[in-house]
Amino acid sequence: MIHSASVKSSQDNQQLNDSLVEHEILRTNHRTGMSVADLKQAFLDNLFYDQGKFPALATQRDYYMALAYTVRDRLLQRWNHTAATYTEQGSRTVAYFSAEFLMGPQLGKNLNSLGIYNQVQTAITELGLDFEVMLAEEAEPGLGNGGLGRLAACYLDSLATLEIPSLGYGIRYEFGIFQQDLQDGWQVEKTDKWLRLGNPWELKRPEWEVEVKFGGHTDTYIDDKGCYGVRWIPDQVVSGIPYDTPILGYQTATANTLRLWTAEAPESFNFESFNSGDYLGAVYEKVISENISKVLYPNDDSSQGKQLRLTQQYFFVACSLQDMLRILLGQGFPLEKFADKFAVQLNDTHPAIAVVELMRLFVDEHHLGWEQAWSITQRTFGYTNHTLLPEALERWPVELFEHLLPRHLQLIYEINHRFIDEVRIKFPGDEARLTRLSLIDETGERSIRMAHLACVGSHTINGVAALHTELLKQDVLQDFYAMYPHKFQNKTNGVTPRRFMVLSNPKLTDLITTKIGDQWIRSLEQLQQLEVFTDDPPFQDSWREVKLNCKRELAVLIQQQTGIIVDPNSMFDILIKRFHEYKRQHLKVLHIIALYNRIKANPDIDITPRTFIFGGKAAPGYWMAKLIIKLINSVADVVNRDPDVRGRLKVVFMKNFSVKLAQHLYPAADLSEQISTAGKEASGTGNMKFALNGALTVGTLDGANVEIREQVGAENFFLFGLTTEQIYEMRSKGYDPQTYYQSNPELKLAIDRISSGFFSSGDTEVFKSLTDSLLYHDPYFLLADFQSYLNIQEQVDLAFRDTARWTQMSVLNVARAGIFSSDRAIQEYCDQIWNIKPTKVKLPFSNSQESPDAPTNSKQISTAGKIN
Ligand code: 26Q
Repeated sequence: MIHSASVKSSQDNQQLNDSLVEHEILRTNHRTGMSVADLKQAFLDNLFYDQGKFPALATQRDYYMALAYTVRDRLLQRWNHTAATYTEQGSRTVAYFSAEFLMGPQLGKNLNSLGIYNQVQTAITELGLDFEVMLAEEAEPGLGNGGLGRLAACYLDSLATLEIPSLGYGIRYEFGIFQQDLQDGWQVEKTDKWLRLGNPWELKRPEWEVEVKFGGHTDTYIDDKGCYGVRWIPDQVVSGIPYDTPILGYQTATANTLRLWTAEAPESFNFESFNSGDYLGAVYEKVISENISKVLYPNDDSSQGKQLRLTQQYFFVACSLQDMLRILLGQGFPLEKFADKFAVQLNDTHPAIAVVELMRLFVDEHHLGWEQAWSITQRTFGYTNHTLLPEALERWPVELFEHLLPRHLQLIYEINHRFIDEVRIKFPGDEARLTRLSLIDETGERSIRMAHLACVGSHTINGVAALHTELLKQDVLQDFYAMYPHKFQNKTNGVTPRRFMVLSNPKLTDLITTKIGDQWIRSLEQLQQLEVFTDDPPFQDSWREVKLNCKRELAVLIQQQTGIIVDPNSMFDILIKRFHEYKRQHLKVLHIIALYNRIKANPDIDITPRTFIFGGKAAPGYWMAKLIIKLINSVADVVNRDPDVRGRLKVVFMKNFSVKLAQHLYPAADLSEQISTAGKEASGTGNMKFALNGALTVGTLDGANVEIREQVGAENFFLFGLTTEQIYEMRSKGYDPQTYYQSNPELKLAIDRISSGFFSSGDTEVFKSLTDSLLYHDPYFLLADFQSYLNIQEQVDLAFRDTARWTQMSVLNVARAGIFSSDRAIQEYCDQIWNIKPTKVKLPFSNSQESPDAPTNSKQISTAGKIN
C-alpha cells in the first residue's frame, strides 16, 4: 500500500484524486462514520454484502467478521492517509525486523484506538446481539513465543501512537504457537489453526511479491566495464507474498503497517517437471516452498541448528530488504540513501542475516564498492540482545550455510577477515582475543556466531534492562564491549498501557481517569499524580473494589475453565510466563508444598488464604519444563482436595496462556511472582504489566525487577534471593545443594514429599529426574534461595492482612511504574538509536460524528467469555 507505483500514478492523476476526496466525504457516514447509527448501518451492510448472510442464517462468526470489517473500514481510511503522507514527505522510517509478533486480539484494541468502544458496544447491543461473545470469537494471532514477540507488538503500538513512521517485518506463520492442552496434568500440544476461519485484519498484497533464492553455487564474471563480480546461481527460488495489517496509534490518525511474509512456490514453479510430465514432482516442490512459513518454532531458549529455522530467517529478511529497496527507489531516493531512509532494528539475532543480505544486495546486485556498502550497512542496523543464556546464542553450522546460502558464507568470511584486521590493530598480538571475537567458532563443528555478526554489522547494541546491559558488557559480549564501547546502550523494556491497562482493566482505567484525567494513557509518567491519593480512605476503598471486581471476574473464568472454585478474597498469587528452569516455577511449587506441610502438621495454623495461579507453555521438547507443569497439576490435585486445607490454599493451572488470557490475569493479581535466578532473566515484561495493574512484586534482583524496585521503593517490593554476584561466587567456589537440603527441615520435607510419591499416587519414579536435578546439580540455585523465599513470603502474608498498608503499596506501585511504558522505551530508541522524529498525519476532514450522548473515552465491560 505504501509508496507504490500505483500511488504515484494516482497522485499524478489530479482528477481521480479529487474524486476520491469527494467520494470519501460523501461516503463518510455510511462507511467510516463513528456514530451509533452509522456503525449499525455499516455492520448490517457488511453482514449482507461481505459475509453474504441475512440475520436468520448468520452465525456468531459472521457477526464477528461483519463487525471486524466495520472496524477495518475505519482503519483503512487512516491507513490510506498515513501512506499518502509518508509517500509525499519521504519520511524516515523504522523497520522493526522480528521473527515474532505476538499481537493479541485486534478487535477490542482497534475499537479503543479509534475511540469508539462504547459506540460499537451500544450499536451491537441495540441490534440485539452479544458484544462480549463477538470479542471472544476472535482467534488470537499467536505468532510468537513470549516476551520477545510481545515486546515487538508493544513497540508497534507505541510507534504508531508516537506517530513514528514504521514497518514491522516478519513471518506470517500458518500455525502460530501451539495450543496447550492438559491430559492427566501433562502438557499436550495441538496445532494452532488461527487462519482457519479467515483473518479480517490483514490485506494480501500480491502485487508486491518478491523472490528469494536458496542453495546452489556461485560463479565469478567480469562485466562489460571490466569489473569483477559474483553471481549466485540458486537451486531453489521461493516467492514471498506480503500480508499487511494496519497498526493504528491510540487516538491518532497514524496507522502504520505490520508486513508479514508468506512463502509460496513461484508462479512458474518447476516448469520442467511439468513439461516432462512429472506433475507430482512439481507439486512436491510447491509443498516444500510453502513449508517455509508453515510453523513458528516453539522453543524460546535453545538454538539447535535446524535448517528450516535458518531458511525462515533468511526468507523474511530477504523479502523485507527487497521490499525496502522497492520503497526507497520508488520514492525517488538513490540507493546510497538507504540508511537515511531506514533505521532497521534487529530483534535479537533471528534476523541478523540481514547484515549479510544487505551487503549482497549492494555489492552483487547493485555493484556498490565494499567500503561504501559496509558503511551504509553499519549505519542501517541496530541490534537488541534479549538473552544471557549461553545456550540461547544462535550459531549456525558453516556446512549448513554452505548448503543453503553459499554466497552469504563467502560474504561472512570477507566481513570476518576485515573485522579481524581491525581487532589486530586495536589489540596487537592478542591471538586469544581474535579466536574469541571471530564470527566463526572453530571449536568442534565450525559454526557462525550470529550475535557476533549482529555486533559487527550494527551501529548500536542494546540490552533490555539496566542489569542485563551491564552483564552483556561484563560477560556475554565483553570482548565486543572492549572493541566498540561506544556501540553499547541500555534500553529498558516497556509495555503498552493501551492493551495492558485501558483495554484489559477498564475499571482501574476509569478510577485513575476520574482522579487525574486521561492524559496518562499517552504519558504514563503522569500516573505519579496518583501519589497524593495513596492514603485517601475513599480512594483506597474504590481501589480495593476495582481489584476485587477483577478477581471476581477471574474466579468465574477459573471455574468455567478448570471447575475449581476460588475465593476472590484470598490473595491471588500469580506466576505466568514460559516454563523454564531458570524462571523457577518449581521454587514456587516448593513454597506451596511447604505451606501445605505446615497445615498438615498443624491444621489449625493461622495462615493467609492464597490462590496460586500458574500459566505458561513449555517448549514441546523441553522435558524438565513439562515435568514441572505435571508437578504443579499433581500438587494442585492433592492440595485442592485435602479437607485439612479447608480451602485456604488453592492451586490453579490455567491452560493455554496467551495474550487473551493474560488480559484477565494481570488485573486480578495481588502478588506478582518474578523469581528467576539472578543474572538469568534479561528483563521480563510481565513484571511491568503486573505492577501497572496494582500487583506487588515478590522478586529477585534480576532483569527489570531491579529497576521496578528502584522506582516503586524498596519498602513496596518484596525482595529475596542471592544477587548475581553471589551466584557467580557460589558457582565458582563449587555449589553443593545437599548442604541446604540436609540442614533445612522444611526444604527437606518438601522435596521428600515429591520423591516419596505423595503427589503422584505413590509413584516414586515420575518426578525423580526433577528431584535428582535439584538434589545433585540445582543449576538454578533453588535450594540456596529457598529459605530467603519462604521468609519474604511470610512478610507478604503479614502485609496482605493489613489491607490499608497493602492498598497503599499497590497504589504506589502503579503511581511509580509509569516509566515502564513502551512509549518511554520507544522514545529512547527514537532519540538515541534511530534518530527519527514523528510525521504528523492529518485526516482531510473530521469524521468524528458521535451522537452527542455517546462518551468518547474508551471504556468497556470486561469479557467473561471463552478464552481458548
Ligand atoms: C532461536 C533459534 C531457533 C528457534 C528459536 C529461537 C528463539 C525464539 C524465541 C530464541 C529465543 C526466543 C525468545 C526469547 C525471549 O522471549 N526472550 C525474552 O525477551 C524479553 C523481551 O526483551 C525479555 O523480557 C525476557 O527476559 C527474555 O527472556
